[in-house]
Amino acid sequence: MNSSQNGPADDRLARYQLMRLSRRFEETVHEQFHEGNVPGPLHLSIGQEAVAVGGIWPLRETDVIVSTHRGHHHCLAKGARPDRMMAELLGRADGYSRGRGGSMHVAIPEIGLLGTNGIVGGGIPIGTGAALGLQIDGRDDVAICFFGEGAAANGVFGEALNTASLWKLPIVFICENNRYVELTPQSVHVAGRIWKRAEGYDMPGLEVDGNDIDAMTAAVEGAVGRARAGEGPTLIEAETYRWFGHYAGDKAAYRDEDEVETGRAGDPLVRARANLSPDEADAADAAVEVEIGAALEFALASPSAGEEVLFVGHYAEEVAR
Ligand SMILES: Cc1ncc(C[n+]2csc(CCOP(=O)(O)OP(=O)(O)O)c2C)c(N)n1
Repeated sequence: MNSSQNGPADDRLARYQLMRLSRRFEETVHEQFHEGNVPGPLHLSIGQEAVAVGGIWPLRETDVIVSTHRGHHHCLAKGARPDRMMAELLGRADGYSRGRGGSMHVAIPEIGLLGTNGIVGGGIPIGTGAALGLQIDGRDDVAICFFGEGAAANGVFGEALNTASLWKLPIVFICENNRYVELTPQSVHVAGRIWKRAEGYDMPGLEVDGNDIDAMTAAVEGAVGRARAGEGPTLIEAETYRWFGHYAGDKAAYRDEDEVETGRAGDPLVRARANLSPDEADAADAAVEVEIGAALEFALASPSAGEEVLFVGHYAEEVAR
């Protein structure tokens, strides 16, 4: 569900609706988690919706993205079906990975989603390799690599920036800075500003208000344009705020109430809604409720993943010699 599928790139209503879909999807899964219906861990991206929607809006279906352990918003923005996402998180057979993997194991190559990932920083080399593949194939598609500010401390981050810059790979690195690295505030984990590291690798580095959907969309549009034109990578640091603890059930006692209140006051949905007429925003909200209701119904009606699917897709078919 991105610009090429839905209309003009400046369509504020459609972007708002997509952010709202992500918000309501996660709120619903969070409730299901507390009802005991989510068999695996759950990392919510609530508060970060504008990074995903603005970051993916400029893409077309054949462009690719790599996501993280906190990636429901990326998946939905790239066009994943909410019902099959919900089924996956609830461990049901109709989920994208047949209910075996949960949110950190969603890959939908046919829409260019090369995977969420439980390994922090694991998507960085995958995205860089995908961009190299696009370049070798002579396609004018691009790769977007989402990662957290904690992931940027991995050595592979520097390796990827170096390679991408040297070879002018068609990739945009989007650091989703939600101010926490697992349970640790970024102030004691991250040295300096991540976007400034771009200079050392001879590529543009941008700092963007990640709660401003228009600013995000515009920044990524520019970076995608460069990448498509063969001008190489861009590093974007999107400043946002993670509303909840690291995982569902984390009471986040390490954060004080004032900070949470201030962080939530920058709600990207409220800001996006302010640019719409109340009637059109209400209609978008109502459409999302219908879609989420149907997604939950679909997931709950789907059978639990059974033993029979355990090894499906693990081994290649035998090749006749
Ligand atoms: C290689 C690896 N090391 C450690 C972990 C445990 N872990 C899970 S999330 C996380 C922090 C990630 O921080 P960040 O990249 O900022 O993403 P955020 O959770 O804030 O969205 C860590 C250390 C892991 N999953 N993988």
